[in-house]
Amino acid sequence: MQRNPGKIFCIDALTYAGNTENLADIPRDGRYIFVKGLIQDAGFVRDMIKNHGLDAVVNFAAETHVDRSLKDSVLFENTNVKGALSLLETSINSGVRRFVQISTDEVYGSLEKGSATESAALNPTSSYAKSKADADVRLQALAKNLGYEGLVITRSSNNYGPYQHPEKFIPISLTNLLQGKRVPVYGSGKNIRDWIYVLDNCDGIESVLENGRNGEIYNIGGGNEYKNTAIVLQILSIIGKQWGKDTVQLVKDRSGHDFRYSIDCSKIKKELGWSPKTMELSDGLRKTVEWYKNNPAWWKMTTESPAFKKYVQQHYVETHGMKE
Ligand code: TDX
Repeated sequence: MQRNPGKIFCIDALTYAGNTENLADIPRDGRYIFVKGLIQDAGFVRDMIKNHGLDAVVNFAAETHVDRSLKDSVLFENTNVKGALSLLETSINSGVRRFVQISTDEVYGSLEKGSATESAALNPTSSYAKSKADADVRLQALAKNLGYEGLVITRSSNNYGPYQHPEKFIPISLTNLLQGKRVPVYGSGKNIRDWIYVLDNCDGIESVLENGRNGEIYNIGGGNEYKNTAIVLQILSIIGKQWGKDTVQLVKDRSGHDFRYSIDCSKIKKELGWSPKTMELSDGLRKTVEWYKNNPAWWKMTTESPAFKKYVQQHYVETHGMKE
């Protein structure tokens, strides 16, 4: 088999969330190659692996937005479970040595207190979380059935940082505020998430890819648990605005809104020596605010598109009762 050490092929279906501009600043020196395609397309994936001598696969491909999963659970099942299974099966049959499945802290469900270790029971609630938990279990079974040892799973907490799609909480808050609109806070805003700066998550995934033990699961979290209202207050303070009726709107809660996610990340710290470099949420948020301020052309590609405007109308106005 021909080997191409150091080459990275990005396969993306370019659905509503995909954007080749996200990777536009990667040097075009032949080490990074973008290919449009579906992970479910076994023939295409097999040809990619065999023709280019790929020896590792990292599966980031997924439907990721919880709100969308509440309305289209079949789509989430198809991409997140069947797509992942197809990708793993094809990868194993094509001789891939290592397969990293990107999962989520949401598989452990909502925790009133304490933090989930990798051996905690799975208790997913949303269609999104269920699809990711199902994928974890089905992939582990498939690897076992085929005698494949190279599967590793990462479970990360809420990512934030540059290039995040405007549908997610921090980008919608920021892009709304930068346009003089209000932040839509679901329910009381007391729900808690752990936030990890995206590049720290990438470092963690790279450590697992290179040095994770076969068959293991690794939690990757930022160690920054905050109520949603605290996130909004920090963003407001960074951009020099205050909480008030012109900046924040408490809207109808998300159906089945999980109260709190929390993961224990001692395993990856101890075994692989990883820890987040952006320790303070305020530092990461400052970098994120700066990036969105400096890149309006990037996020406006989405926020000004007819598809996103339709989403805002249906999701925020009709489902959550948001007023302009
Ligand atoms: O407009 C909003 N208002 C609001 O109050 C949105 C979009 C969200 N929220 C709340 C819901 C959550 O409590 O903010 C919190 C974060 O919401 P999201 O950004 O939608 O993330 P979450 O539902 O926590 O899921 C995310 O983290 C785990 C990702 O979307 C998943 O893909 C990841 O696996």
